Amino acid sequence: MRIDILTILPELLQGPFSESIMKRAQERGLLDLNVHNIRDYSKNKHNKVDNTQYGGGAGMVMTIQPIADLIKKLQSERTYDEIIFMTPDGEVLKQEICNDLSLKGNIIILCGHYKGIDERIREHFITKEISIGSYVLTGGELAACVVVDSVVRLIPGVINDETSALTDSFQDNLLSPPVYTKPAEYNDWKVPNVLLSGDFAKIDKWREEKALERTKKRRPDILK
Ligand code: 6GU
Repeated sequence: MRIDILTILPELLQGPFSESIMKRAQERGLLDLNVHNIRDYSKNKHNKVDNTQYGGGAGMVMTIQPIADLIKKLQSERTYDEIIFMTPDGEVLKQEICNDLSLKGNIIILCGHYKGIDERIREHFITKEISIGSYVLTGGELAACVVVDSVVRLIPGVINDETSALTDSFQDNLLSPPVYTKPAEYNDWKVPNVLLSGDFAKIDKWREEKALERTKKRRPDILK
């Protein structure tokens, strides 16, 4: 999968993709991640990428020219399945969106800033708008990292334990049950006996019950 991220703060995106599973996905050739600095495409003599908004009002708006030139350049090199704009007024990210995106070949992710981007970019280029929740971030970069991480871990071969991504919370509209590891006893805190029983039918049943109980209590909204 190829992902092109368009940003005015490319440094902000280095850390999350140079460690652990995201790093491995790139080393294994399963993720081809390209970060582009929008400012490099500005034809303004000071490399400006924003301006005041028509009609007045506080806050700068990202201009069309550098973003349009960068998107058109990328589109001349390959076909994109999705051009995503990260924005607090987009569709709120859910596991189904991540599953869907993990099946794509090439995607562009545009990170917004300031008051937003000129609406004509959204009208003429953007195919999908995503928010990561009901709160405001200073820019779309951290949200883009969330999208990329949640999508890339679903690509076959990225996570070593094949079953692990399938048994995630949310994949079956249930939160995960509690988990324990050694020691079986820490001070007087004991691991539930059923997990030490070796009776796997009983263990599965216990896990299902706990997952359901936890979901009812914490996230009744996701229950089918
Ligand atoms: Cl995608 N961008 C910004 N700036 N804030 C957000 C967001 C995105 N999603 C939630 N809050």
